[in-house]
Amino acid sequence: MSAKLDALLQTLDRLEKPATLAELHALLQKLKLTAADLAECMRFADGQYQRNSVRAGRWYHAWVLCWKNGQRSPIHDHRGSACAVQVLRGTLTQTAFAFAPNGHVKATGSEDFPVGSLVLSADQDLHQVSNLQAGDADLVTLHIYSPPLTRMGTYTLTDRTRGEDVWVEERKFVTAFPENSETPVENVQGWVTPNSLFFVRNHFPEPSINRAEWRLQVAGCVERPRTWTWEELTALPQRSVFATVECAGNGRSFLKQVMPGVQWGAGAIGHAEWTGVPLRTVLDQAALKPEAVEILFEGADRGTEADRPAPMNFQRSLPLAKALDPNTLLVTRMNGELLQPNHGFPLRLFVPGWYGVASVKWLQRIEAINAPYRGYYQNQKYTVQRRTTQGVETVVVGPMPAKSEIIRPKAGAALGVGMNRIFGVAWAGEEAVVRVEVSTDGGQSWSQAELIGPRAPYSWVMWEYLWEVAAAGDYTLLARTTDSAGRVQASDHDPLLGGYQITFSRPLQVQVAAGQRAAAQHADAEAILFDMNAFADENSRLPLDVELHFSAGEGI
Ligand SMILES: Nc1nc2c(c(=O)[nH]1)N[C@H]1C(S)=C(S)[C@@H](COP(=O)(O)O)O[C@H]1N2
Ligand SMILES: [Mo]
Repeated sequence: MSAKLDALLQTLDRLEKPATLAELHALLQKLKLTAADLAECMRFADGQYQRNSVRAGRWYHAWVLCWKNGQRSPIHDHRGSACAVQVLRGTLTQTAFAFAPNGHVKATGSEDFPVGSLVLSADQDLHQVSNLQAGDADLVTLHIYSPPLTRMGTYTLTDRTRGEDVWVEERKFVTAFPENSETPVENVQGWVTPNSLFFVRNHFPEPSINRAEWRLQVAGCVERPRTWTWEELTALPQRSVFATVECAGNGRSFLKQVMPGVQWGAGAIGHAEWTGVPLRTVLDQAALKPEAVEILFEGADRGTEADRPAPMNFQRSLPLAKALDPNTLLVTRMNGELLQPNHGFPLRLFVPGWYGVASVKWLQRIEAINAPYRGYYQNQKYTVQRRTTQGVETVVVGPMPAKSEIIRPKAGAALGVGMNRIFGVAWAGEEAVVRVEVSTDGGQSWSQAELIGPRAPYSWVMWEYLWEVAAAGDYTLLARTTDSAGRVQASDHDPLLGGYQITFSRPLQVQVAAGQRAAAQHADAEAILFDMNAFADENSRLPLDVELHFSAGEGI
């Protein structure tokens, strides 16, 4: 990260309340950031202008917006967020609007802002931003919103009512360089996690790969080593698998004892449809020699770690049995769309049921090897210890154990006496979720939740529990799941697991107040459940190039 960008984010991270427009103005004026300072964040899209998140802090959002020629924002306001914009490349055209006497919006003026300009807007300002430059010139702008922008009001020229509010949802950045960001899991409403909201776990800077030049090399203990182009690979029969994937460090920030590594909240998890060629097809064509015992995968990303100063590529291996499983895929599409660069474009391995670390992104080399692989991300990191009769042994993380997560109500929520709905998700790696239980008394007693919505072998399942609360007070909610192998989610984190495999049931405190709000009747609860089911069911069959609805829902 450039020193200027670092200075900007550090100042913003120190905010203890929303910044004023004057403060944002002074900060940007002092730092004079240029396009080069934000080069890593610039990504353009066809169709709509592309919003690239730089960082989401407690009191601000920083975005880089990339506008191809002719791309325009809707006419909008910022619903409570002040916004300072700096033009990093090209000329921005801002059109200001006001309400006409009949309630329509009318343009009141238009102004061009050349590169370097600062443009300020208060939360109620109605405006539109456009790239209307000559030729095909691009526009790149840096936007600081404070407090964070979560909603934009939009308006049209032909309608006097306000348009749909646009929810601005994004991944939550834990670190920006390299990107480590979370799925906004507290807002899950559908079965599938939209690609733009799907968590990203990168150890090194994201490699930029030209698909035409990219090759996959297949080598090692094989009769027929060869290289594949993307076109050759995608001409092979494809297969799709729905699967949940979680980072082995997900939830690390909830551990009582601080463990090194990315301090994930609950959101290093997502569920998608993964499409590609079974790895087995490519290995069969290569013809494994009998001495092959593992398959080693290498990503194109490269870098160093504090305790490993020599540059290395990201590498992991799989035992032969899992590599040859027909559901282990060389993936080119996620939820029907070509992989995005941050999820491993143009090709990644996908190992269903296993922690994310196994699914090597930006795959460039596959090697059949005749002895177990030892390497940094295989044996130094991503290992846990387990007890044996002799003591403890170190094992590489593999399949995800059973785990559940309460999605709603949110921690600290104020609920009313009467019927409340507890909603969550549960998953169990290669096993199936057979049961989810909920406790509303801190683990003394448990009741069975209902599993709802679609089911698929490696997928999380949604569940809900209708909780009739008789008395006001503070309550501690817990959920635990049992898998088809009979394993029950643990109530505490086993210290032998260190900073990985954080599956213990995390208590969630809520307050129930008398007369807080008219308690929903059982019939309402059922109606909402019915909608929920229909919604989830429909989602699972939608053509997968659509972004599924993913909005902030409330428990009833
Ligand atoms: N090449 C490469 N592959 C990688 C990683 C990486 O840093 N480089 N991170 C791994 C880890 S730890 C996880 S959890 C998943 C995350 O996948 P996602 O970023 O697509 O969500 O990718 C895995 N594959
Ligand atoms: Mo991970």
